[in-house]
Amino acid sequence: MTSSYLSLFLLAFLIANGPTLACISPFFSFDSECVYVDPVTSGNWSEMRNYCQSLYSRADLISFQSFTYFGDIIEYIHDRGWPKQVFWVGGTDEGHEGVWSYVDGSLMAMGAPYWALTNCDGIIIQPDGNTQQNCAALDGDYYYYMTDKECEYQHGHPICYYDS
Ligand SMILES: *[C@@H]1O[C@H](CO)[C@@H](O)[C@H](O)[C@H]1NC(C)=O
Ligand SMILES: [Ca+2]
Repeated sequence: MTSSYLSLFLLAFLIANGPTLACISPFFSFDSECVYVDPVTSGNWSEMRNYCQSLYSRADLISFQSFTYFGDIIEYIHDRGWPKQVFWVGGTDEGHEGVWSYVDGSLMAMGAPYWALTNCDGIIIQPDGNTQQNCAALDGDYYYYMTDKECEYQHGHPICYYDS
């Protein structure tokens, strides 16, 4: 009797935590997505996009569909205690200046609370790089809020994800 309750409990536990088991290495389960933040591998935006796709065909640079999710990722990065770094996000306005979209085609939310505020001769909200800066990143210099960077920048690390 006891042992069959135990196996029922175990089964319920496994079902409830199914997504944890479903992520392909090196991805881990994160807020119902599979995510991999790589602080070692770096390159320009398209190289890191390719890198994510090489880890798993359905993977890509990350997109943020809610501020909660965005905040959780920033918290995860802060908690690692890594030195300040730049992490690529799957967002760009390349070829359609000022219209920012994720690689899945959905429009990116603009303004606070996603994008960084900078203070030089008055408060400026990112993105501010015009046609010079067309790729989105979380930058340690801006507390990992989002900013636009040159897509050619060689030292961005990937945040890869896929829908679990
Ligand atoms: C990114 O790097 C690759 C490999 O070095 C290069 O072929 C490509 O042109 C670069 N892309 C950009 C936008 O700089
Ligand atoms: Ca731009």
